[in-house]
Amino acid sequence: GSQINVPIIWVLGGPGSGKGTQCDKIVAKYGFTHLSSGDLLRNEVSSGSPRGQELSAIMEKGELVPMEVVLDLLKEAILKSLPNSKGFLIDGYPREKEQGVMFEKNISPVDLVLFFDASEETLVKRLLGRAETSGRVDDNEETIKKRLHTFNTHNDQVISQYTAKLKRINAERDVGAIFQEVESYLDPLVA
Ligand code: UP5
Ligand code: MG
Repeated sequence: GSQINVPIIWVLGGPGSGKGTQCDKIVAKYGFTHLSSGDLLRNEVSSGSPRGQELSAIMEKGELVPMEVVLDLLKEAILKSLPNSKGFLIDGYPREKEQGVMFEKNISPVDLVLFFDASEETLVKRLLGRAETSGRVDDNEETIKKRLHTFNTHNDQVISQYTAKLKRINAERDVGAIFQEVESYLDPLVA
């Protein structure tokens, strides 16, 4: 059985749907450990390792890096934080059906899947806004299109696996209204 006795929450949604923004608010209220798959990959890139260079090229194209890379990074980060974690927010993973299967097989079953749902128009608008300050190599019009394409290719397959645990949240609203709904799903987990 799993050695992990705290909640595991996957935080999903298209590029710019507000995964990171909502995770920050969840951390502030619930003290969960926030692990952003994208941040873990970007840290690997900053480290300047040969593997980092390969990852950077893939991310600049808006494509998915090999599953094993992300799964290893996540597993390492989870094990490191496990002794004092109240729960884990896994932000931006899984991005393909198989990635979810492998996570649950190799790390732990998931307790809750939050899916932030917003239109492409909204996503593009937010990402172009963030592009002014983010410094992210994938925040440009061309790569944003490819990120959306990658997301649209896989998302239905991913979330259709998690009917009972899936909470589909209208992410077109303001940050506070979205968070209120998020709280309604998290409060029961920590009660
Ligand atoms: N904003 C947020 N919420 C708002 C709201 N309700 N109203 C108005 N504005 C709102 O938010 C984006 C912007 O919108 C911000 O300016 C924010 O203020 C505003 P943010 O919270 O950053 O959205 P988020 O969903 O986190 O967007 P992000 O760009 O991080 O999502 P991606 O899924 O594109 O990026 P990620 O870092 O997860 O992945 C990057 C790349 O890594 C992928 O493209 C892929 O190449 C690679 N990757 C893999 O290959 N495999 C993985 O498993 C993970 C990543
Ligand atoms: Mg993010």
